[in-house]
Amino acid sequence: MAFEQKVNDFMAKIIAKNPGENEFHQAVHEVVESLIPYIEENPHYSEAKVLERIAEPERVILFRVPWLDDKGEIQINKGYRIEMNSAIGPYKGGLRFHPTVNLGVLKFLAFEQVFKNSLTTLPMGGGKGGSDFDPKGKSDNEVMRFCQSFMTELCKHIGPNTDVPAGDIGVGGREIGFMFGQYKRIRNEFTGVLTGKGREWGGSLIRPEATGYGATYFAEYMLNAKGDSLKGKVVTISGSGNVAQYACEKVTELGGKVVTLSDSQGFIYDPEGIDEEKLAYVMHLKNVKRGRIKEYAEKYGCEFHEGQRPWGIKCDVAMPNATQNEVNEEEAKTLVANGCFVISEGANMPSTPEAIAVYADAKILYGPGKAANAGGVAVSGLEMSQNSLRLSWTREEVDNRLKQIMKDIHATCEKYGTEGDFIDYVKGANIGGFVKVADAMLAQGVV
Ligand code: NDP
Ligand code: 2IT
Repeated sequence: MAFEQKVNDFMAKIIAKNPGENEFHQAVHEVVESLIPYIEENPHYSEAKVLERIAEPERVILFRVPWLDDKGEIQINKGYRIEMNSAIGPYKGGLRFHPTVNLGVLKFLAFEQVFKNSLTTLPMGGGKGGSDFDPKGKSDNEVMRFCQSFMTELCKHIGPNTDVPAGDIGVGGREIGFMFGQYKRIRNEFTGVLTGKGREWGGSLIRPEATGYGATYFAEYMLNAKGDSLKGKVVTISGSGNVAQYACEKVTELGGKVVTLSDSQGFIYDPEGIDEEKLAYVMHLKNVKRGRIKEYAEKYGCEFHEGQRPWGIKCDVAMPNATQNEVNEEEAKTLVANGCFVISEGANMPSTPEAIAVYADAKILYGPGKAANAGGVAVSGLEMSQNSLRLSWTREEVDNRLKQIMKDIHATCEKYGTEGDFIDYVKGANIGGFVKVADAMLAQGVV
């Protein structure tokens, strides 16, 4: 049977079993395209139906989250936790609070997480969860009541050796604090059940920075492999949340110039570069004031492009750091035509399949999310280690470990993805992430 036919047959079953879950289909498709040829060469995986098992969550938890808003009115949201795979460690992955959250979105994120966590070299299984709750425009008290109600149910299913959630879109330090407080209150246990905690109560230094720093280190290592570096490069970044902010900080530190940031309303273009002082303004605007990126353009007198994404701006390096499917085929073509030759994905699955095909045709350096953004969960893993040891490491120690992990992920991609003088990072990350999980599943029997 031809390769294409095998992929299509596999996907037809996935689509029939998981109807309407488009993002999940997309994520599985990308992985099976890399894995089917590999599995053919290693038939013990196909005989044991490892791929079929990996695409089915071990457990899906769905629950009601009722809470009272500031007017005393009852609101109802959906809560989810997808426990995808525990072959190599407790389920691990973020929680997303965003109105677009649904089962298909969380299953795609949980599926990606399994491979990503395996790539980090740390013992973490894969999971993801969240809610269709929209924190935008809510008071701190409303966010707290929501988080408490969410954790009242979630706490029955998680634990430091079972499932360890963290942040993602709409879930940062504030939300982790409210959820940790509620878990501790109900279970009467002070334990590392969540990562991304505050420094004074079990958090790790560098965890807030880790995803953005890690995606920047990954870009640097891809460039280093070509005898180049980020120094002097013009970089476009989308998003202005946790990942975008710390990517901006690290790119600037390594000598690159970041010229864009965005949010769901549009992007700012600052050709002078977003330096340390301007980034401090963005951090205050986004993390404290919870305002819109448009205000940056008003403050610094630069362009704001309403309702648009930054991929039309000429750059050497692009870092999509906002959300899934935020770079389409047309935008990928524009990036390449304008000379962009490095893509490092801080976000999960930000490029559409058509955009990825454009990068592949152009043979540019393309670091897919499951490799490039693994620094966040890697430092979450380090936070778990520190919690178990009841110790905390210095900033330098954690940052050095993060750099080493990103370097190791690059080496894994190189090992499994090298084709002549080209590294196919998609293939390398998919196979590299798969092998460890698959071998563990084989060793553990029919589970
Ligand atoms: P934040 O909530 O801190 O920031 C998200 C940013 O993306 C905001 O600027 C937001 O704009 C923008 N955004 C979100 N959804 C959309 C949308 N549908 N359309 C346009 N813009 C959007 O989240 P993070 O920075 O933590 O996450 C960003 C990405 O990185 C996500 O894909 C996440 O899964 C991924 N990631 C995060 C990790 C982490 O440790 N936090 C680890 C690995 C990956 P607005 O405010 O207008 O909504
Ligand atoms: O997508 C991701 O890797 C995250 N949101 C971070 C997960 C984690 O457990 O730190």
